[in-house]
Amino acid sequence: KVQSRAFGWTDYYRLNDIYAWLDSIVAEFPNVVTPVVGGSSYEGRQIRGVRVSYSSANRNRTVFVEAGIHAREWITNAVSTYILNQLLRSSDSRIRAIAQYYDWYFFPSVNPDGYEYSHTTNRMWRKTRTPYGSCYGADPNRNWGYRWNTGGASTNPCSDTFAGPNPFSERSTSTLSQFFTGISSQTVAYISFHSYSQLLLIPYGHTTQNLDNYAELKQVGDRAAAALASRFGTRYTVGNIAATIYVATGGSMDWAKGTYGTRITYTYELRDQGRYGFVLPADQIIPTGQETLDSFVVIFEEFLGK
Ligand code: ING
Ligand code: ZN
Repeated sequence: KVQSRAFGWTDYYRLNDIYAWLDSIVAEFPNVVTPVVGGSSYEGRQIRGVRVSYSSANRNRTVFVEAGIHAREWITNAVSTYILNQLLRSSDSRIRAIAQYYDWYFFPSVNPDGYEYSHTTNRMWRKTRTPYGSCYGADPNRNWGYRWNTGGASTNPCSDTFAGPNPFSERSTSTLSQFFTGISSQTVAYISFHSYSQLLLIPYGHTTQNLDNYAELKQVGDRAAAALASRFGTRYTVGNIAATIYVATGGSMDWAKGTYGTRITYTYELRDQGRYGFVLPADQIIPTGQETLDSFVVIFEEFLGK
């Protein structure tokens, strides 16, 4: 096995370092943490994750957390492992309560080919790395099979928002969606991490109408954003995707809600608002992780026992 760097939250890490850290928490918490493979990529990498479960009674309260679907959004991979680590180690009673009430799946890097490419070759890479003629990659957050390619996506393979030739054309989205389908009847929440803009987004991206349980999600989301702001003053806007940023279809969260009716569905757009953008300095990982966890606690407390 390749030697990996000591893992932490003051630097960004390569895929193998993240996966080695997942192995380390499996070894450290063998009764709680189980390794899972959520799928695979075009170039043959695994989409690795972990399941965190403190009790078999929590099976029907499963939370699915996905980060790094866009390669260059490195803060998302880092914040996902920050939160995972705190769920395992924190002694804060509110964090312990949510950790031990739900079953958790964390996938810190669901676009592994793109993530590695953003480290080795092009820091601003967003998409997968599937070849399409002379261009590469489909946008993995325009490729899911709910209202696919019906707005805010491109049919041009050279575009950063290329929807792909068909829904789930990408090995990473098709395999991960199959994994999710397998646990969908137990799953109560789908959380997706993006950056940047400081938004907490609620389905859907195809319409500005507030559908399904938007009102409930908005109310809880506003409380979560208030908790997030209370730590360092970081301001988030909460609302429908199409109304808050732009029309966009084929996203993972919309697919989960539209296909399976997953109740708790949020997409975070983490720090910042453009000063550093995707290249957020590593000294902001810990504060971003802390404030995001504050909001996470509020979201999952709100649904505790409901
Ligand atoms: N933003 C997201 C994007 O894929 C989004 C916004 C979220 C669209 C959920 C659709 C569904 O464009 C970034 N920064 O990638
Ligand atoms: Zn993104």
